[in-house]
Amino acid sequence: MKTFFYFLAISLIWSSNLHAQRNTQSINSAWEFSLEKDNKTEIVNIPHTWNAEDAFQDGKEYFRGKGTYKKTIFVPQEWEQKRAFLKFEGSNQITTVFVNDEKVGAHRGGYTGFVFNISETLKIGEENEIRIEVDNTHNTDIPPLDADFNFYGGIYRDLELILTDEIHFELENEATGNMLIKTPEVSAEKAHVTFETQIVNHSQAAKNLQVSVDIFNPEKLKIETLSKKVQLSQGETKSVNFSKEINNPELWSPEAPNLYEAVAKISEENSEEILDEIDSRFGLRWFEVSTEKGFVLNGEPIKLIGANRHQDFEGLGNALPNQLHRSDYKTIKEMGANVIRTAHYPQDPEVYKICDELGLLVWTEVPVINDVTDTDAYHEVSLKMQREQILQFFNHPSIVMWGIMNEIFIRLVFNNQITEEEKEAKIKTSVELAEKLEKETKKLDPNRLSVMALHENELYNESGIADIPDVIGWNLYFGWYSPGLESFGEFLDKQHRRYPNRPLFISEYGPGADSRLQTDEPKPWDFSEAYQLKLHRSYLNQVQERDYVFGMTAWNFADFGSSFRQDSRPYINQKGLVNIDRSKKDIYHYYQARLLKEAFIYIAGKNYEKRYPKDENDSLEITIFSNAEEVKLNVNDTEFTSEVEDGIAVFELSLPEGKHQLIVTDGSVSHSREIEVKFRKNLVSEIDENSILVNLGTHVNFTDETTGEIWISDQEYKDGSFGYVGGSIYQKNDSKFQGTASDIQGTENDPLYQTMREGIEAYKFDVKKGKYRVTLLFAEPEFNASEENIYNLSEAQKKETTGLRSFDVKINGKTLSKDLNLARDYGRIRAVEISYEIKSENGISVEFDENSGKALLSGIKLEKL
Ligand code: GCB
Repeated sequence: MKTFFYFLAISLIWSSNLHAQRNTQSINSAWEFSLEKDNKTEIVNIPHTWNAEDAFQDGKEYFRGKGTYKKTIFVPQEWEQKRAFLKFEGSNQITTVFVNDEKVGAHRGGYTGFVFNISETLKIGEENEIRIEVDNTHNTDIPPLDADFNFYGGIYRDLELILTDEIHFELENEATGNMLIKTPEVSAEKAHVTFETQIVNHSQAAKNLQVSVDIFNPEKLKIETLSKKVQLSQGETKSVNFSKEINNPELWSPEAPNLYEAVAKISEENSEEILDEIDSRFGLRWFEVSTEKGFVLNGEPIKLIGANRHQDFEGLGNALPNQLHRSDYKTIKEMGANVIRTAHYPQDPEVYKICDELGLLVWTEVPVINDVTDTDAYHEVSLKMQREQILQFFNHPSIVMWGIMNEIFIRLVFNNQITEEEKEAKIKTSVELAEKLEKETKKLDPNRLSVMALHENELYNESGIADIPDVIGWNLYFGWYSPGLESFGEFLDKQHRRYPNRPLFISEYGPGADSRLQTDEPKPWDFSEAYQLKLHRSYLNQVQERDYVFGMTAWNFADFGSSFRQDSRPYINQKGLVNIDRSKKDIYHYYQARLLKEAFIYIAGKNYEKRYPKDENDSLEITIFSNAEEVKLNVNDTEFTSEVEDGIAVFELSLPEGKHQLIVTDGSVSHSREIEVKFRKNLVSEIDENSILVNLGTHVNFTDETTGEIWISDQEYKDGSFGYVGGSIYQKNDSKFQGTASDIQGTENDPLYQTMREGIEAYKFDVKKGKYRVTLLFAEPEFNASEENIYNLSEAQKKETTGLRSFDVKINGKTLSKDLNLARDYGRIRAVEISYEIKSENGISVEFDENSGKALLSGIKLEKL
């Protein structure tokens, strides 16, 4: 073990000619890490989470508990006169730091930064052990209590070691050492700017100091040096503030994200030597919002359209390198967005920097979500989170709204165990907390807007909570959780009539979508990309028609991890405009067509390049996204023209079988895609070349991303063709989900197994004589299905046994599987594939004879051997 620690020990280089300057270095690499649940240790690098994998694994909860990080550092003699700090950008969720086994501090809350002073506990000239314990156990005192995303544990953002002179700018505060730059009055002619710093004298003597702030314009030219003489007695901390009028400011906006910079320095009076230096960028802009004018930035009205963004990524959990944070926001900007909401928590400091640079307006919020605890501790932690968020990110011109809560009554509304008194108490404490958060927010920053996101429920109005912040965000899921796309606009109009002065924002909307699922007949809950398009198109139009709605952010920029979800990709919320690995869904390109100013054209359907119309008379839809008024489609040397409506042109074409090159253009830009057409009517006669694969119980085609196979939507049997006989589409209880919303074990192709036909009598293919392989796909969808053997039961027992399902599979009259009981033979909610080889004289008929309960079938594949 000794050699091991020796290996981990790092010696921090401290060159004496850097004597007075602050030294900030990352301390991310090679930590010895262990989890309390097992005694394994491993070497990890920060950013790190221990839940990157288990939050996505079948059938178990992800680990919430304690993880310990250890490292030894050698502290050279030169540190004797220095101050040493550890600066965390974020660690989830209680972080306790020990140096040489002595506790130096603890921080509650997983989404903001914090600094610990480790100077007093370090031993000079020796190796020192730093031990950091991080705990993400559910804690009723710390938000979030409950939410639709994973609370990945670990030091998941960068960690820094900072060494300063004994005289330095204060670091150990809720602002983590940030100099506050305020811009209370900005106009086209003049900006009033203040700079607030705090300085510390930790030396053994009183000091006469000089504190200065250099101001640089967006062209990086120094425009001013403000300076003050300050006397600091031994051990004293003092605020030193400056102010400046900047004439004809170069304003910050999404089109011109101009950034100024301030560099603050401390030196001893009459000395050139800089003792400490900090810097920050800032921007000059003003804004207001009203129901008449909407959002007005620097005097210009601007409709805010963009997305929400969670901070996790495929395979990494929340432990992302800065480059991935940056690339997300670039992708959001390239979509044409001008606003983002960092739902549901403050994000990495890099996020706000890139938003400043790109010109994206930001709503950033604290994770007070879904529910509150009625304790002082919970209220205090929430308020501290808001203070930390505001003070740490104050200088970013991109931030225009501080969020205080999200859907705070949602658990309450859906909890039928709760008594009336408990309900009243919850409402009371939530309203009180909202008032406190509002007050704290305004105290720290009277110039930005406070905002709260609500779900579709009257309680927000009735309780008065909706009147607390400056503006309201509605999270509205009409056409998904509640019916009717048009109900969205009706709801908004009603709210506006009742509260005519309340500026409204649509903080969330969107359906789940899976690029593997394609159809021309989209329906809610089919997870098709076509339905995602239908809903977003409708919402965009309805918001554009209403001036009193000042903006909207789609839910969500990217698919994200949510361990309780079992949609078509289990453990993932699939409402993203891009996938969790950031590959783009069609809808991302649709937003480009709606929002970009430069010419844009795109043929939808990355996984829809193979089409199966019935026959030559059955048309197929080619969907184009463009911001032109008219687009041309060239296919097989024939040109078609279509007008574009709401960014969409649909060409209904009847194309012959085979491959076709589609080229679309608006005259300036073009896009091409090859599609292949195969008529369903020919599938049985051409079985030698093509297998037939059918996705039962649904109208959508499913693409297997591993094999590239397409399982086409189901059809009823007709003479000379193929299809099902009897039965109905399986629908679990009163769920909106097509089929069963369960994680089907043993497969990645969940949607294929989630939908099925129940009570099916037969599946027939009118194929010619030959040898075939018939593959049947099944999954028992009922968790409580019985495993009984049907032949051991009396008739009365058969009826009583819940969910007992037993059937025989016969092919062309021959019983090939007797008493198939999926629950007993394979387990419930598990993918089952059975193949049979069969010689057929005249067609194939797969028959299902029920012994008990209803037969079912999820997929069928016929191959000619
Ligand atoms: C909401 C929540 C968000 C969820 C989303 C959904 O309203 O604010 O956290 O992820 O709905 O997808 O259900």
